[in-house]
Amino acid sequence: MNASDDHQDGLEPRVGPEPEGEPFFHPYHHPAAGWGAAKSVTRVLMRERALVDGPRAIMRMNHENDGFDCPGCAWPDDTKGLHLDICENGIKHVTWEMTPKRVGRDFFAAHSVTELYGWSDYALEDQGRLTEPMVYDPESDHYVPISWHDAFELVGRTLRELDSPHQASFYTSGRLGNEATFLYQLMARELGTNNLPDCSNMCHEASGRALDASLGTGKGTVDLKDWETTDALFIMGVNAASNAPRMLTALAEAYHRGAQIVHINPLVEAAATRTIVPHDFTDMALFKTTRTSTLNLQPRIGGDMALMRGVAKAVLEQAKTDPKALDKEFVDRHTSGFDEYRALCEDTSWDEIERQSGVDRDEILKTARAYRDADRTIVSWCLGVSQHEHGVDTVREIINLLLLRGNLGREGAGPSPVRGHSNVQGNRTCGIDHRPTEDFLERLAGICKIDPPHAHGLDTVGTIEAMHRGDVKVFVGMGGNFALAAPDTPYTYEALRKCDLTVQVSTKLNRSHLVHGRRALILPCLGRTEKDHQRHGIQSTSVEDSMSMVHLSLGMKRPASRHLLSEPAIISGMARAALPNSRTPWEWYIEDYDRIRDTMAQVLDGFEDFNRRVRLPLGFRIKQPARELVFLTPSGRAEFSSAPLPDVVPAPGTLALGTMRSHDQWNTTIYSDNDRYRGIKNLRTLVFMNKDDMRERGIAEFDPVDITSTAKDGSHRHLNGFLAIPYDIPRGCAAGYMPEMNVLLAICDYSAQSDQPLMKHVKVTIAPAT
Ligand SMILES: Nc1nc2c(c(=O)[nH]1)N[C@H]1C(S)=C(S)[C@@H](COP(=O)(O)OP(=O)(O)OC[C@H]3O[C@@H](n4cnc5c(=O)[nH]c(N)nc54)[C@H](O)[C@@H]3O)O[C@H]1N2
Ligand SMILES: Nc1nc2c(c(=O)[nH]1)N[C@H]1C(S)=C(S)[C@@H](COP(=O)(O)OP(=O)(O)OC[C@H]3O[C@@H](n4cnc5c(=O)[nH]c(N)nc54)[C@H](O)[C@@H]3O)O[C@H]1N2
Ligand SMILES: [Mo]
Repeated sequence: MNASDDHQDGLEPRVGPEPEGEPFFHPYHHPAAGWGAAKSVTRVLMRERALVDGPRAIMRMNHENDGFDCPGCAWPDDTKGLHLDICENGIKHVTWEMTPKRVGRDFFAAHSVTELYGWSDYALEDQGRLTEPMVYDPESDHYVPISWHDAFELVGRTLRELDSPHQASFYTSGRLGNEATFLYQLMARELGTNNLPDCSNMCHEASGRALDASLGTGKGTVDLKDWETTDALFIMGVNAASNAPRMLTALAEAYHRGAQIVHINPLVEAAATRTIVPHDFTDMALFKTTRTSTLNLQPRIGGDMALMRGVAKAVLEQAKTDPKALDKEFVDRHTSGFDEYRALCEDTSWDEIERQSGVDRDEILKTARAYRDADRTIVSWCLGVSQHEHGVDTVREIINLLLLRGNLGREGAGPSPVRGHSNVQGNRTCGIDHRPTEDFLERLAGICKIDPPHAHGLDTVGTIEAMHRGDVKVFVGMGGNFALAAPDTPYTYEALRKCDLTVQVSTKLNRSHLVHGRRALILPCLGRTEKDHQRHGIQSTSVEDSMSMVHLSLGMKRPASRHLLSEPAIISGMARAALPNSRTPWEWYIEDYDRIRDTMAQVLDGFEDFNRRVRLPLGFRIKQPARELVFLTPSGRAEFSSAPLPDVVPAPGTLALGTMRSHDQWNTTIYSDNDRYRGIKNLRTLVFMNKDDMRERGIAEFDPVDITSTAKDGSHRHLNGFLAIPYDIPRGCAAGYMPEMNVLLAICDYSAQSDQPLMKHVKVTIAPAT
C-alpha cells in the first residue's frame, strides 16, 4: 500500500445521496421509456416542488424557436415540430435547474468550505441555485459575498499580473451557448493564449480528429431526416435509453419501417430491446411496445475496430463474386487509399478479428449481410467508441466501412456521432479549440482586430498537468464540474489547489467550488430556462445540436435571483477587467446579442446571414462539405485509413473496465442511486462483472471487492469495497460508474491519438475485498 507508485483510495466523501434502502439488483425486462419513465418524472417534479412550473416549462421546451433548448443532451429536435419531443431525462434536467431552492450568503455563512467538502456531491447540488458572487476568504474558510465589480477586478488583476497569458487556462463545459462561446474564446485569444480545454477533450475529441482526417470535417454528416429514411442503423457504444432518450423514437420508427437496427455494445442496454414511444399517447395508454433492434452484438471492450474490420473483410470477400456488394464507382471517384485498405483487410485473419473483437465469425457475417443488404446505412456512436487508446483509428474504421458502399453524401446514409452536452458541438464550431486552424485565426484577427496566438494551447489533460507543475496559475471554468469530471481525482484536486486563482461560473454548488486555488470565486449565472434581460430587451442565444442544426433558445422563467448575470455578461466583465486597453466593444456586445452574431457571421464558416437564418422556424443547418462530397482533405478525397488492429485483449488475470453513467445521473450531477434500466437500486459503488470472471475469483453477487488499476507508467490506483454485480457482459470486461471510478484513471492514461483519457478502457484487477 505504501509503495511510492501506489496512489490511494476511493472518492471520499460519497457522490450520490444517502441510499433509501438496501442495494438491489434484478435484471430489467421492461421496455425503455413508457410508464417507468413517466413515474420517475413525477417523482422528480415532486421532489423539486415544481409540479406547477415544471410541466409548464416542459411544454415550452424544444419548440420551434419559441422556448428554450433542452439543456440536456445534444439530440436534435424533431423536425416535424408537431409533437412534444421530450424525454424523461430532459425533464429531470430542466427541473433540476428550475428548483425553487437557493444557496445564498446565509448558507455560506453557516457552512465552512471544509465542512461542505465533507458533503456528498448530491447534497451540494441539492441545495439549489447559486444566487450571488462569492469569494473565498482563507481567514474564515468561508465563501463570502463580493460585488460583481470587485469579482471582475480580482480576475482582471490576476490575469494582468501573470508573467505570460499561457499561465491561465479557460475550460468550457458543453452547455455554453454560441454567443458566449465566441466571446470566451475571443477573450482568451486577445489575452494571448489558446489554452481552451473543454469537455470535448474527454468526450468526442477522437471522433472529431478521425472525421477530419477521413472526410475533412470534424462532424457527422447526417440529420434526423436521414435517420427517418435509412435502411440500416448501427448503434455503437451508446446507452441511448438513458443518455439520448429521444433516439428511442427514431429507433422505434425505423423498426416499424422495417430497417435493420444493429446494436454494438458489450452490455445489452435498454435501447437495444424495445420501447414504449414516450410521446405517443396511445402507445403509452395501451402499453404498446415497439422493438428497437434486429441484431445485438456484444464485443469485448475496445473490440469495435476489429469488428468493423471483420464486417469490411466480409463485404470485400463477397464483392469478389457479387459486384454489387461494393460501390466501386463511389470508391473510384471519391476516395483514396482503397487498395491499401483492401489489402489490409485481406491480411487481417479471421482468427485475429474474432479474438480482438470478441465476436465470432458467424455473427460478423450476419452483421455484414445486414450492412450489404441495406441500400443506405447510418453508423452512430458515442463514448463506447471514442474514449479509447485507439478511438481515432476505430472511428476511421467506421468511415472505411461506410465508404465501401458509398454511404455518404446521399439521403439516409453517413456517420452520425451522438454528441454529449447540449451545445458541445457548437462550442467547437464557435472557436473553443486548443488547436485552432490558421484559417480561423486569420479571420478572427482580421475581423476582431486582435493579434491571436498561433501556438497550440492546452487541452484538459494538458491543463491538469500544467497546473500540477505550477505552469498554469489561473483556472476559469465556464460551467461544468472540472474537479469531479476529470481523470485521476486526487491528482486533479492537487492541481487545482496549486492555482493562484480558480473561477467557476456555475448555476449550482459543486465539488469544483470546494477544491479551489489560493483565491477562488463562484460566479453564478442564468440558466438556459431563464429570461436574459439586457439593454435592448430580452436576449436569446443559439445552440447547435448533434446534427449541425443551429437554432435559438429563449429563456422564459424569472431568474433564480436578481443578482445573476448571463454568461456573455460575465465573460464581458472579466474581459474588460483583464484587458483595459481592449478595442473589442465588450459592453456594446452585451446590450444586444445580435451584435455578437453579426461579428460571428463574418468570422465563422457557414454563419453568413446568421441573425436572419437563426430566426427561421427551425433555425438553419451548417453546411457540411462532406455531405456534398466535397472533402477538405489533403487529397481532396475521402481517405481510407489503414491502421493495424491494436491488441485490446486483457492480459491473463486482468480485466478491461469501462466507466459510464447510470440512468439517474447527468455527468457529475446525480439524481438518485438508481440505474433503472440496469435493474439497480440504492447502489452506485458497484462493478458489473461477467459471472464466470466472478466465479474464477471467488466473488459472489454483492460481495465487496477491491479494484486496482495499473497505469501506463506502472503506477497503481485503488477502489476498495465496491460491490460486485453479475451482469451480461463479455468475459474479461467490467463496468462501473463515473465519477466514482475516476480515481482509477491515471493522468498519464490518455490516448496518443486524441489525448483523450482512457475512460472506457482501464486495466484493472479485481479481487475479494480484504
Ligand atoms: N441522462 C443523461 N444524458 C446524457 C449524459 C448524462 O450523464 N445523463 N451525458 C451526456 C454526455 S456529456 C455524453 S458525452 C453522452 C454520453 O453518452 P454514452 O456514450 O451513452 O455514455 P456512457 O454512460 O459513458 O455509456 C457508454 C456506453 O458505451 C458502452 N461501452 C463501453 N465500452 C464500450 C466498447 O468498448 N465498445 C462499445 N461498442 N460500447 C462500449 C457502455 O456499455 C455504454 O452503453 O450522453 C449525454 N447525455
Ligand atoms: N470516468 C469518466 N469520466 C468522465 C466521463 C466518462 O465517461 N467516464 N465522461 C466525460 C464527459 S463525456 C464529459 S462531457 C465530462 C463532463 O464534465 P463537465 O461538463 O465539466 O461536468 P457536468 O457534470 O456536466 O457539470 C455540471 C455542473 O455544471 C453547472 N451548470 C449546469 N448548468 C449550467 C449552465 O447553464 N451554465 C453554467 N455556467 N454552468 C452550469 C452546474 O454548476 C453543475 O454542477 O465528464 C467526463 N468525465
Ligand atoms: Mo460528454
